[in-house]
Amino acid sequence: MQKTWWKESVVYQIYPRSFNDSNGDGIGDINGIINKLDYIKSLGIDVIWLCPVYESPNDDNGYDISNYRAIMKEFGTMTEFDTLLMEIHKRGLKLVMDLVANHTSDEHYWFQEARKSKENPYHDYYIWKSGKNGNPPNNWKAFFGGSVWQYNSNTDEYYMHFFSKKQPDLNWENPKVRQEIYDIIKFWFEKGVDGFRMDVISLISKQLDFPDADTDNYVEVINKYYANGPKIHKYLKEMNATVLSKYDIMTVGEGPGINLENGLQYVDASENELNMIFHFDHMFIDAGPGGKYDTIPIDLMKFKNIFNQWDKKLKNKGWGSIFLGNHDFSRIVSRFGNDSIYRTESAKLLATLLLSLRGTVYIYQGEEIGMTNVAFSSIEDYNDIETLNAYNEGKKQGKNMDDVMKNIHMQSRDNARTPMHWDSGSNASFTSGKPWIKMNPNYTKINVENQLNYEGSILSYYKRMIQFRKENPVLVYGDYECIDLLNQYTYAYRRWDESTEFLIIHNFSDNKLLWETSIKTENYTLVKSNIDKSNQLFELLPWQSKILKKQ
Ligand code: ISL
Ligand code: CA
Repeated sequence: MQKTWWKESVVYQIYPRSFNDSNGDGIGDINGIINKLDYIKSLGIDVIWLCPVYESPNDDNGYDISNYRAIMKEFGTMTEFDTLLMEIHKRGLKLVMDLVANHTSDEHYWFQEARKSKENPYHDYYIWKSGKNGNPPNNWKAFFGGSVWQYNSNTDEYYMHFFSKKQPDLNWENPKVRQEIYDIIKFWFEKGVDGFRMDVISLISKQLDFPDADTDNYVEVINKYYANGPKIHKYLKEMNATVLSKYDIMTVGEGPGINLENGLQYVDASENELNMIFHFDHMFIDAGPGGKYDTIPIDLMKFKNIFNQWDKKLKNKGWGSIFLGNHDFSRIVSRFGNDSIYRTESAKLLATLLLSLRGTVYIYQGEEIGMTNVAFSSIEDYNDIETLNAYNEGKKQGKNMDDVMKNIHMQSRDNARTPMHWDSGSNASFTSGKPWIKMNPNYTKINVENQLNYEGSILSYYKRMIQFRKENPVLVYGDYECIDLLNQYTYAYRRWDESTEFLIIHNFSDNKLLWETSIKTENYTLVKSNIDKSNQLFELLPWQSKILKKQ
């Protein structure tokens, strides 16, 4: 296993709109981020991943880009971006940007031109099909609802969009499109950017015969028709050879449909494609038959199994990404922990888990202070396009709207998008104006300021745990083996190399329990726990994590 900086890095994800507003317009911005770089550095972070900051009409909060070489006006200017990058590097941090190359905004110049006529030089930048007897070309459904096809009267054709109709998919079959994207990547690398997270990269190569889907099951549809198209690896190899391989950068590809069968190929070092991927096996663990907004309880055995299988899959030739939350999912302490009576304990347990597994660790803003889900009582207070769609679909299908709201409270992407809590002042000092989306009212209790100088806080624990990982490279590179697969309350594993061995045990339950094992206690000493209370070595308080070291 070759050692490199990005394998050892702890990444901090920023959702700029909700991080820190410097000018009182209620929207987080680049100067706001600059003001918090010392904070990020103080956590022990190595790399910042910044969600899209490019010019965008914000139909999907920046994942609909209208100009890849300009900064969104609300976020600032290119000069401010350059300062941000300089300030990041000055502190020894790195910056990873978000590349959205599966689709553009419909307000991008290319699409504005493309839709004018079939003869337009940009027409072939997008995916066009004629209708079938006045209907869309096939029955594919978009991620945000409705058909993936939208009619364009100028050309009497439909264009394809996997996401909203304001996010037309690019035609990667066209070599000009691919070159445009490589040029954009190069533009940012020449500025000194240290890598890219690649949005829905698994979707860029399409099945050109566009067959009707023969099932309604969204996971099956994604796997069978949308993701991992026939030329995906050809494109990634070309991208790698043309531009990625020329720089000392990191890449992490995101995407639906990446699974245990196809995942390794994206990150197999000898394939020369990407460094890491984000798969969603554990992120859809509580999605019922009706999808994400049809929530079922989390099964810890299944959860462990997913981590085990992926670790095994990637251990020899690839490299994993360890994350539990991002801007598309609810808050980790509300989802995988217990955000009422054991919020502090369970947030620290999740920190221990994240920072002791094999792979590069990604922390989403606010996790380090244990920010929780929010439950707005009115749909009016939600902003996210996916959430609004889930609501409207529920209504159309005649569902019980109280249940729909309950699911939205559990799963809405806005759970992760309410602004960061800096202190207990007005609007958590995220803004001096009116925030673009309502605050989570619990900011008076949960915020950075009141955790900063308190040893027992979640924030302090994150710092110590990041430090601990840095001091123990076995936690990065060492081998991994889960040893309690059939226990439904605990997650225990060994991490070891030639010189060190740790046994790490987490209690994912509200009950005190004794971890049943034949391992002899006298061989181990406790080196770290999220709860400072002395008890027997294998006794676990509710949501307790223990890191034991083998003598
Ligand atoms: O958000 C999801 C589940 O709630 C995912 O299915 C998500 O749509 C998918 O992983 C792709 O996400 C990415 O691309 C989208 C954008 O809306 C997301 O914010 C982004 O992370 C389209 O660009
Ligand atoms: Ca602002």
